[in-house]
Amino acid sequence: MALERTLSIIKPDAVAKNVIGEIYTRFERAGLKIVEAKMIQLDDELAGGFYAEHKERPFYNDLVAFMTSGPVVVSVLEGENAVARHRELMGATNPKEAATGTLRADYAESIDANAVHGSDSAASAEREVAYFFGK
Ligand code: IDP
Repeated sequence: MALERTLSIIKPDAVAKNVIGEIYTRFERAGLKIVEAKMIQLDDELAGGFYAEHKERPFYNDLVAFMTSGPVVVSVLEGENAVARHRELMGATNPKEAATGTLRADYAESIDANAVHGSDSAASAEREVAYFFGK
């Protein structure tokens, strides 16, 4: 299988918890290489644009408020089957449903503050990587 790239965001709750290194270690142990990375403070426009597909959802405003509440670490991960492998490491969106040993089971507090983002398909990954890092 060819190398694939995916977008990771360590969300403000996980940055505040001081677990960037632990999360990166999990990526690296799973064979995912960090090939681009930056810590940034999102504003309403950047966070809102990133989650534009959720604009009509009832949780959209809270999601944008949460994502702008502190710095995030945005990274591009590369590896075989990177999109699926990263989603597996993350666990379910709602940490109550996330499998034991996943990032969300270990570090997320709630469905709103759920520690990490990962692209959900190869097409999303391409769009999301371009959104933060250009082509
Ligand atoms: P994902 O992050 O696991 O891909 P999505 O469905 O794309 O999940 O939702 C994006 C983000 O929106 C989630 O990570 C979560 O922070 C938030 N979210 C999703 N569903 C809900 C909900 O029902 N209530 C509150 N926040 C939600």
